[in-house]
Amino acid sequence: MEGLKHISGALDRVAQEALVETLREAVAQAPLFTPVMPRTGRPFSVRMTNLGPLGWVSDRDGYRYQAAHPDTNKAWPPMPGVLLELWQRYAGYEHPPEACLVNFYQQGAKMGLHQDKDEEDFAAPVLSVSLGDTGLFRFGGTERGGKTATLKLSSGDVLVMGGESRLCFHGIDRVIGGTSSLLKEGGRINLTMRRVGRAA
Ligand code: MD3
Ligand code: FE
Repeated sequence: MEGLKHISGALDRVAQEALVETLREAVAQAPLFTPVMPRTGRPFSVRMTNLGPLGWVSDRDGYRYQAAHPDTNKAWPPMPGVLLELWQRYAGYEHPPEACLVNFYQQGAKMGLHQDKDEEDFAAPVLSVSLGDTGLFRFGGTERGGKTATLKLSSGDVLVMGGESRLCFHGIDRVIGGTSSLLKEGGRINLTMRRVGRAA
């Protein structure tokens, strides 16, 4: 698919451990929450929080970006420097990310096929960082119902979705338990850095 870049092992083990520690501190400030689907209120199986000026939330009213945590009403923790460095190195986009969505997958969590369309600026790529157990990532074309392919996302991998791939359908079919020793309790963390507004 045009614009999709997979960088295996972009972060080494030491950098992954440092990032997990940073995330533990961030989650203490901005606790993981369980988003629910608009209208139905059906819970996601993934828990979330955010870093940076804006964060993505989903509740009965819809999907949106907002500056405050939905439960604490406090600003999201700052974007860690290592994430800004990965963006500068791999995103190929002159403006910094405005949001970093943190998805936490425990045993059995998954994410159905969807497009990321809540941003104004589709010229900016989305950059994802995977930590912990391997995720089975599925992606297709820009129309629902087209053919799909899968890719394993392992701890330390970066995935850049730019160009045409920016609007592809994608999801996580499952997380393969026991594939990483990074998180003592197992599971998978995915970070996605995004540009939300159009750059001035
Ligand atoms: C393709 N996250 O947060 S990361 C999401 O592993 C999301 O938690 C998955 O889909 C996860 O929205 C997949 C890879 C990814 C992230 C963002 C994308 C692929 C993307 C945006 C557009 C197209
Ligand atoms: Fe997505």
